[in-house]
Amino acid sequence: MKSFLFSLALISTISLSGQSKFNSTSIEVDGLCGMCEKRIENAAYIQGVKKADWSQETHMLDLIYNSSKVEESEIIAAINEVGHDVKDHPASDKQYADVHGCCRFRDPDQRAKHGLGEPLCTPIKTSVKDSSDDSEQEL
Ligand SMILES: [Cu+2]
Repeated sequence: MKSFLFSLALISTISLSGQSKFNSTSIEVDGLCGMCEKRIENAAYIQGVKKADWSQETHMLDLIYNSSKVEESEIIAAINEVGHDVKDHPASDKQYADVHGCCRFRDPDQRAKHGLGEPLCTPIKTSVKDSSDDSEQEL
């Protein structure tokens, strides 16, 4: 009986480890503040994601997800959808446009306020006129 229980426990352990396909990874996501943190984490919690934890200090998003249910590219797409840039995967300007005013992480002034340097991704160029910038330049 003992050996039967033991083999039963062994089998269930093996089958559990066979089923769990949890990947853990960290990806860099651009953002500024606590609001960004909530937005990024909420976006990343799609089906199959077990853990999504973004650090305001390091900008790293720690992820644990079930690779049989969701792919990393889907999580990245969900983060882009709420306007945040992921390393090598910038949000479109249209997606970024919906980001709250105080969370404009591509804005050099906002970055300076939060003690941040260069944006993670070079913003995609749009047809926005440069004339307003030129007129404001001091010579
Ligand atoms: Cu923010």
